[in-house]
Amino acid sequence: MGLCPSMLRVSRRGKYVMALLLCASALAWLTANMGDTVKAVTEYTPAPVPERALLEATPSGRKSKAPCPEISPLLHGVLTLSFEPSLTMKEVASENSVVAGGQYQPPECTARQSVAILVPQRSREKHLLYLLHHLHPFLQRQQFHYAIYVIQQAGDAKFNRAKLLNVGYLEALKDHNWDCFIFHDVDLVPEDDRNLYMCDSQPKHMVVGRNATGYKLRYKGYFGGVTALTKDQFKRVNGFSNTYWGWGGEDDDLRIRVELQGMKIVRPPPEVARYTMVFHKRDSGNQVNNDRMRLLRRTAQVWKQDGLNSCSYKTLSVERLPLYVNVTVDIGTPSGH
Ligand code: UD2
Ligand code: MN
Repeated sequence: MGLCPSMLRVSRRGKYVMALLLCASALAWLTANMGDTVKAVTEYTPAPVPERALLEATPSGRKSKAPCPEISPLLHGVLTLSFEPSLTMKEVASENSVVAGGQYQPPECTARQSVAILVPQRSREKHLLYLLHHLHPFLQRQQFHYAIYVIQQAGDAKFNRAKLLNVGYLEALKDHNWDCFIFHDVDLVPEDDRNLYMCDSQPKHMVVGRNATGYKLRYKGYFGGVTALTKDQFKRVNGFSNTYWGWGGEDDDLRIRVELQGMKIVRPPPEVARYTMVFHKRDSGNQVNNDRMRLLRRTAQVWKQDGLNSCSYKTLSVERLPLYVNVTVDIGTPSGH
């Protein structure tokens, strides 16, 4: 009998300890399982890029618009493309009166990403016109906040696509803190608006197939034509190399940089990642770069010193035209680099 009260005390304390232990293990179980859910979501959600636009404060306390739907209701799917020789810039501008200074925001909702499209260009004015004609309505249907930047190489030194794209990235960031950058050849027109011009959790290659190559991926590591990298993915690889003058190699160099960072290239489904390349011959001033294989062998050694952090150039003008921002730039010469 004399033991009874103390046993009671022990068992009360025991119950208390047991309850505490139960709570702790329930908490531990919950945390472990919640971790799995979060992991699963980030692994499978197509675009877990921070949707900064959604977090931004709205001016003058106006109520913010609802986020745009994940799949825009305005998409058409397969498109009919036209390449009318008589098309003029004036016509394209009047078809796109909603675009100002090359920029557009969907009026109906808050865009999920802010995207800068960067187009390197020299002496391809007709191709640029066809691209603008198709791309503006295409991007508007996708409901992104976007701007098109054309980076024109001044002078007649060998063409340097990669360096122009580095310049485009640096210049566009002076206007706005873009989430996503699309590096876009001037002569490639997308054939299906389900090919979304937004960034993914990994660098994205958007040209799986095109007319000239039977709509087949040219080779496994192919990373040319149109690619999408977030601001941070591009910064992480130090951008493109500045040292590829003439045709070829710079796209493979970027792929090597991406792989060195442990990132993995993703592609949209082949049915939608289809392009028409406007027919062209090799431009004068863009001869094959015979040095490209040697350069590609040294990427791993030089990428940290050769890229965005060493991109020297002189901006000659920045014109805010109705349909694009025209950046004309002196990027030097192969020997001067
Ligand atoms: C392929 C790639 C391209 C690039 C290039 C090698 C595809 C679809 N594209 O293009 O991304 O890797 O090989 O450098 O695989 N440009 C001008 N003026 C010039 C020269 C070039 O504007 O005088 C620009 C223009 O945006 C053009 C791009 O550079 O689309 C690529 O040059 P290209 O079209 O002559 O080369 P291509 O089609 O073999
Ligand atoms: Mn081309």
